[in-house]
Amino acid sequence: MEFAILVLLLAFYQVSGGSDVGTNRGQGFKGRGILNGVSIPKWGNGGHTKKPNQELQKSEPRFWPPVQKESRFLSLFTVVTFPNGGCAGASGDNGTCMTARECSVRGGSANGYCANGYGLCCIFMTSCGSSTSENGTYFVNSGYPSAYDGTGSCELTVIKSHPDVCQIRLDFNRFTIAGPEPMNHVCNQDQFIVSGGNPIPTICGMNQGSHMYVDAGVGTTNPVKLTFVTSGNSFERMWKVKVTQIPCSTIYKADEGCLQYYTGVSGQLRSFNYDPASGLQLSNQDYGICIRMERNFCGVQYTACPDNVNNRSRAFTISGNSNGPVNSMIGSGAGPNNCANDWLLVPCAANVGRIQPAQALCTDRICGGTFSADLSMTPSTVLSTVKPFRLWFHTDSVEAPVDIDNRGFCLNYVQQPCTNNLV
Ligand SMILES: *[C@@H]1O[C@H](CO)[C@@H](O)[C@H](O)[C@H]1NC(C)=O
Ligand SMILES: *[C@@H]1O[C@H](CO)[C@@H](O)[C@H](O)[C@H]1NC(C)=O
Ligand SMILES: *[C@@H]1O[C@H](CO)[C@@H](O)[C@H](O)[C@H]1NC(C)=O
Ligand SMILES: [Ca+2]
Repeated sequence: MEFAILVLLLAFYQVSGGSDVGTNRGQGFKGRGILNGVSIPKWGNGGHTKKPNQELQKSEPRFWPPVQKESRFLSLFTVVTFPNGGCAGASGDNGTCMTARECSVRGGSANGYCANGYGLCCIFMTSCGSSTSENGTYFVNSGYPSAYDGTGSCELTVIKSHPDVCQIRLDFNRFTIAGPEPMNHVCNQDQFIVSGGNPIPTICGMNQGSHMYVDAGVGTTNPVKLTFVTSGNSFERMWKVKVTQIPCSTIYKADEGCLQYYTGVSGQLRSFNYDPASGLQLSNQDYGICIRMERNFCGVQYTACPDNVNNRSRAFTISGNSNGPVNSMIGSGAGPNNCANDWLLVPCAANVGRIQPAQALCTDRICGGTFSADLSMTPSTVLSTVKPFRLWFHTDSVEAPVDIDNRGFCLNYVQQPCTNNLV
């Protein structure tokens, strides 16, 4: 066994080469286990990263094939290595590929095979009062998959799995807790609180399918804490939050200052607790929503989502009494048609198809009960070409008596190619 490790070290040294081998080796061999000729680097994928023809495999996160490795040091052995890559478990949850022994030592549960049967897909699922440093951990309510109807505080402490982790992405696979109170839409019964990272607004209600990026800071000292506070009336709560640790050096890291980060040429943006039927817009929100600029795209068009529930669409209702028709409001000044308290900031927004005056006009804040960059009762498609593509959503702590029953927003976005005379 010792001999095998030594041989592997030599092979690793040879492939890695260069000055960074010291750090790589330290990380690569931390927790590396050798079992039946299967070697599992705990961090990254050892020497393979340097080979361009294996970059393709690297970007494919599931079912990594084992890599047969032969070198002149290893003429008598064939060492099968596979990285601790992501894998799809038999249950539909995603995990990390490793040996059965490593999975049980690290507190996971094996759920199907990966790496052509050389590894097991190890799923990490945890609940109240625990801490995790496992990438891809699911944080679930107590009693999950049953609902939880109780009060208290349920906390998960997220510790960096590696010093080179910059962000934590939270995916709300399930997220149903009590919504805000109906007067001022403040989350004062149930709350989801993220602390230890950049300031993140408290949310509540229904947020299945939403996500958040939490800045994990530099160094390893400040863990991020995720807390569900449940109080007040009886309510069937359920949550399952996937916690993904994102290394600093990756291209899929979110831009700085983005609580939400969308990729792709088109998609849908929704405020937290958005539901046209009954989901009230949350107060005390203040965050950035970013869209990655895809290659050769120069602007973004936004349109309110279809609303199949209400007679008059509530897909964009940010201020006013949305139980009746409310026009769009724009700008930051005082007065009835301005957005002094609650707004969606769309940088230099203009309606598509508007006849441009000699000097093109645009607005920044949009609110009211109709989505348009002009004062209007008619919804419009809105274009912004300010880069990077970034919206900002802000609400204060007051709704009643002027602002009633607003839902927040749901917008479909489509990036616009640079060829359309966009600058
Ligand atoms: C965590 O898992 C995701 C998805 O499988 C992967 O992209 C990311 O690099 C992993 N993070 C770390 C720190 O290994
Ligand atoms: C597993 O990963 C796939 C691909 O990234 C994703 O679409 C799916 O939602 C994930 N499933 C869970 C339960 O996290
Ligand atoms: C839609 O309008 C009809 C007729 O005015 C009314 O009966 C119905 O309750 C309205 N539905 C909603 C969801 O407001
Ligand atoms: Ca308000």
